[in-house]
Amino acid sequence: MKRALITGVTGQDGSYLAELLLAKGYEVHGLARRTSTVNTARIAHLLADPHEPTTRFFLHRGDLSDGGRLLALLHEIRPDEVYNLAAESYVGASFEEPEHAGEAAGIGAVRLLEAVRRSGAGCRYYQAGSSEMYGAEPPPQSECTPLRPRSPYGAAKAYAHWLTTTYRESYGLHAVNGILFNHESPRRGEVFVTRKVTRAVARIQAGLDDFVYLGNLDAVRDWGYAPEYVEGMWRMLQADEPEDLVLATGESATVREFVAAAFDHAGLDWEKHVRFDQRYVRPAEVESLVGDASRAEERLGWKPRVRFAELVRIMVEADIRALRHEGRHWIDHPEVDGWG
Ligand code: NAP
Ligand code: F7E
Repeated sequence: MKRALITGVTGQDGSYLAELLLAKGYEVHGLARRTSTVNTARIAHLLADPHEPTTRFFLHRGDLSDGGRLLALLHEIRPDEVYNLAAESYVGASFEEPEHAGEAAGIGAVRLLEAVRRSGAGCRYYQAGSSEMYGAEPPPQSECTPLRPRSPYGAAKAYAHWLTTTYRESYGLHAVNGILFNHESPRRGEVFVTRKVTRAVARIQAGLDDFVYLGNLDAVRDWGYAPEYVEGMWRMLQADEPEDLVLATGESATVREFVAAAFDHAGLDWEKHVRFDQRYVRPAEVESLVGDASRAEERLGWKPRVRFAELVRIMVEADIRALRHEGRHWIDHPEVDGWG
């Protein structure tokens, strides 16, 4: 039985990756921060009694700010694969808390790489890189595009990207950077624009709100479906040779187009319900991110199936259902949220 360690297991991607690896027969260990309120909602359906001999999912308290803890966990778990998904992933917040962004997404990755190296576990390492690292470079962006980040978050991810490459080339670690374009789902955090909009659509349709306040509607993004992207992460670590790869749909849309499609799906006119708020405009904007994932298709046979219109449908319908069913923040059963 293979063993995997996932940092950021309580996040959107961590929860889908844990499900995927458990379904593939792995023993899965997740690193979760201690918080004063429960932060395990996305993985609640996976949690089981750790005393049960058949349990294959284990949570470990920890934070990427504590290198000693990471090393101890590497020794204890001896994983075959490590997926580093932990980060403060909201780009907007990284302008307000740049040190914190660099601490988790940048230095945190180095602490984990160092723990992997020092433990001698000989495991494979996946680094959650981001299209945000391309910043000002025009699309389409691929593995050959230079990194020109335009946010503290993007800069921190670029640092982690180069450190991952450095550890691969210096110490022979089987370490890869996945350069993932935006991927969304009903489990997406509520501050990200897609989820903010689909939640607003559900609430406006239910008569609970009248408006949603947004920033720059002209930004172009390449939005994919998160469960397909975690499959891509796993495939990257199964390849014989470690290679950095882009995962993207190649399909582009503006924020305005996402908004219009989401409201339209619920039979609403977006122009009556969307208002501008300067607070959501960033000091520097990444205007256009559209990925070229042809190398991932060639090397891994990875190809996204859920396209823009389908993603909008999945997310709007999930938020409408979540509001109807006990006011839950998201519906985590695969058959309900459209996956599987
Ligand atoms: P997410 O939902 O925001 O999850 C982030 C996870 O990191 C959460 O589990 C969070 O814990 C944890 N975390 C944050 N700081 C930490 C720290 N110092 N120590 C330990 N854990 C910490 O993000 P996601 O969408 O799943 O994305 C997963 C990874 O891929 C992130 O690194 C993100 O930057 C990157 N990425 C995401 C996208 C995308 O479109 N989703 C695209 C490219 C790259 P709490 O639950 O306690 O907050
Ligand atoms: O913004 C614009 C905003 O916050 C998308 C993260 O997963 O993907 C994500 O980063 C666009 C930007 O995602 C609002 O200015 C307008 O142009 O949903 P977002 P992001 O910044 O692209 C990358 C790949 C990551 O790695 C990150 O971790 O939408 N926008 N009005 C708004 N954005 C937000 N959040 N809220 C608004 O009201």
